[in-house]
Amino acid sequence: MRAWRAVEVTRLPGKGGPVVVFDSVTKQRMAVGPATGTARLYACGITPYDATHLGHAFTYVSIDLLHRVWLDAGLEVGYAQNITDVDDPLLERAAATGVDWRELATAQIDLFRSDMEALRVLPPGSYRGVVESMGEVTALITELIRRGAVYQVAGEHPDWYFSVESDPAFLAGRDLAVDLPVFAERGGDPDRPGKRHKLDPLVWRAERPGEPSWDSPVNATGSATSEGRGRPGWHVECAAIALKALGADFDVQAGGSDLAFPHHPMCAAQAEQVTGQPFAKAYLHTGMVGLDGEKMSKSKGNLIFVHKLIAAGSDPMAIRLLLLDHHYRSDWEYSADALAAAAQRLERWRNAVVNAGSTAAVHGSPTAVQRAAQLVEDIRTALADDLDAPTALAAVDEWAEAANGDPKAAALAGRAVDALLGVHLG
Ligand code: 5CA
Ligand code: ZN
Repeated sequence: MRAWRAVEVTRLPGKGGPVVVFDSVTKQRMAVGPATGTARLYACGITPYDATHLGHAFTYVSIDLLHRVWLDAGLEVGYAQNITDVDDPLLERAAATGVDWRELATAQIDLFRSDMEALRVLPPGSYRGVVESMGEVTALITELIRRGAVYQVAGEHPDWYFSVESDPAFLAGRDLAVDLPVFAERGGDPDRPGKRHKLDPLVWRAERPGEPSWDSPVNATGSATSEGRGRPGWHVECAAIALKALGADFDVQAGGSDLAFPHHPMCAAQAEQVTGQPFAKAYLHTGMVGLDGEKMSKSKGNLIFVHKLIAAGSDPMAIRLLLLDHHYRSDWEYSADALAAAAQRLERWRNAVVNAGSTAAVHGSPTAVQRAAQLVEDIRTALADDLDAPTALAAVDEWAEAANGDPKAAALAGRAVDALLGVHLG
C-alpha cells in the first residue's frame, strides 16, 4: 500500500542523544533504539472507517516524535505500519451504510493519508494492509498450526483459536478478573463454547455468508486450500505484518493504550511462539483523547475529525501544537478553547521566527545565536526524556518571548521546531 508523502527533515547542528521511553510491559523507563544503524518501529495502524479523529492523530503525532528523535540521533528508522482493512466493525459499517467494504476502506485510507500529510507526520517505509498481506498472515497461522499452538473449535462455525496456554509466560501474573472484561470489550469472545481458555484469541474465522473470505491455511501442509475459507483474526495479522517488515526483536511496538491489552500481548505471544525471540524490545502506549468525559471512539461516535477542523479553518500546525501540548502518556479531553490557545501559540512562534530580521539591531549576534543553540539542546533534552513534548513547547515559548528578531538565531530555532517537533513555521 502506498504510504503518504514525506516532508523534509533538516539536519540540525550537533546530534541528539539516546532516547528513554516508558515501557508499558516492564513498567520501567528504558533507552530504545540502537547506538548506530537502524532503529525498528512498528505502529498499529487504523481500521479504516471514521478516520482520522483527534485520538488517532494524537497517537501518530506522538509516535512521530520518536521517529524524529531517532533521526536527530543519526539513526536510520525502519518504520512499519499496518492497516486493518478487513475487520468486523469495518464490515458492519459498510453493510449499515450500503457501501462496499473495500470502497469504504479506500476512501478512509485516502483521508488518513491527507490528514497525516497535513500534520507533517513522517510516513512509514512499509505500509501494508491485511488484505495484501494475506500470504504472510496465513503462513504464520500455518506455522502456529504446525507447532500445535492453535486449535479448531467444533460446531457449525469451525473457527481457529490460539491457545494462550501454549505460551507458559502468557498467563503468569495475569489477573483474569481484570483481563476478561477488557478482552471481551476489545473484540475477544471469552464465552465462546469449545475454547480451551477464555482468553484464547481468534486466529482464523471460518467463512460466514456474505463476508469476504480467503483460502484457508488450515491444511497444515503449508499450502492454502479452498476448504475452510475464512479470514484472519486481528492479532495474528499485526504479528505477521510486523515480522515480515521488521523481523523479530524490533525496538518499539507502539499504539494507543487501548492496545496494551489484549492486542499487543496477543501479537507478541503468537509471533514469539514461531520465532523463539522477543517480538519487540519495548512497548509504547499513548494516552486516550476524550470528548465530554468519554474516550473518543468510533463505536461511541463522539469524534472530532482532523479534516473537519482543517476545513473549518484551523491551521494543521495549530492542531499539531494542540496535540503536542499533552504528554504522550496522558489521557486528555479536547476543547475548542485549547485549540484556540494552540493557534495563538503558533502565531507567537511565527512572529518570533518568520518575521525576524525587520527589527534586529544586530544580525547573527553571538548571544541571540547562543540562545537559539540552547533552545535546540533544550528541545533535545526534553524529548530524550520520555518524549516530553510539553516541556519542549514551554522552552520554545520562553525563547520566542525573549527573541529579538535576529534572523540567524530565528532560522536556527525555526529549523529545530520543524525537525524535532514537526511544526513548520515558515
Ligand atoms: N487497527 C487497529 C490497530 S492494529 C486499531 O486500533 N485501529 S483504530 O483505528 O481503532 O486506532 C488506530 C490507532 O489510534 C491505535 O493505535 C489506537 O490505539 C489509537 N486510538 C484510537 N482511539 C484513540 C483515542 N481516543 N485516543 C488516542 N489514541 C486512540
Ligand atoms: Zn495492531
